[in-house]
Parts: sequence; C-alpha cells; structure tokens
Amino acid sequence: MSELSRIGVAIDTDLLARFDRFIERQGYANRSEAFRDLIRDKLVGAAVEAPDAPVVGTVTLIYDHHFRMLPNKLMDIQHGYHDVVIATTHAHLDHHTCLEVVVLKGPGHRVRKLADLLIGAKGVRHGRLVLSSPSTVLSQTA
Ligand code: NI
Repeated sequence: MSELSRIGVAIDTDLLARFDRFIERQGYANRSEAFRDLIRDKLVGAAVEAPDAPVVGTVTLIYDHHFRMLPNKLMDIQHGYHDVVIATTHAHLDHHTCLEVVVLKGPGHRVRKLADLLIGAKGVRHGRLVLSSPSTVLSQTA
C-alpha cells in the first residue's frame, strides 16, 4: 500500500457545486473517494486503449432468439474466440427476448473484435462492451 498524498485543486465554484450534487446522488461518502474513482476511470480508459493491453470485460446483448438462427450464430462466433471467452450467462426475459452477458479476458484487440462481431450480428437489438484493467486499478492505494 503506497502512502497518501494530499493535493489542493482549484475548481470553478459552480462546477464544484454540480460535482457535489452528483457525488451525493451517487452515494459517495466524500469528495476524495469520488475524485479517486474519476482518476481510476480515466486511467483504466487509457490503459485499455492499447491494442495489446490485457483487458477484462463484458459484452451485454439483447436479442430475439427467434431471429434466423441467431443463437447458433452467436455461439459460433464465441467458439471462434474461445481463448478470450471466460463465461456466458443467458437469461430469458420473455417468450422472445434474450439477455446474454459474455465475460471476456485477453488482449484488447481480440476482445474488441469479438464484441464488434457479437454486437454487429444481424438481429442483436442492443449491445454494449464494458472494459476494465484490473492491473491498473489494483496497483493503486484505496
Ligand atoms: Ni433466451
């Protein structure tokens, strides 16, 4: 655990008031924790940009399983990237609609390519990739 540093930050009064309202809604105990999270988020965003960066992530997909062989197609795509697929969770939301969450780990370029193929598959109504970099956030204090 590294030592803590204290910093002073000059910030526009209105911007700070808006930030305080935001962190209150988010349930932060104090500004320091909120600042730390913002910094970590920016560092993670930068860390996962490099094509070969080791990343973890999830792809969330919403689709109609009656759409032309779509479940099979999505499974075939995932088998082609079995080296980065850790797990897949499937939930049947109603008679037609499926929610699938694919957990991924590997080089950023390969994880992104798989996510693009899944999200871009015809019949997928909504999809989103969320990436993180555990090594980036775990190497910092608190
Ligand atoms: Ni389903």
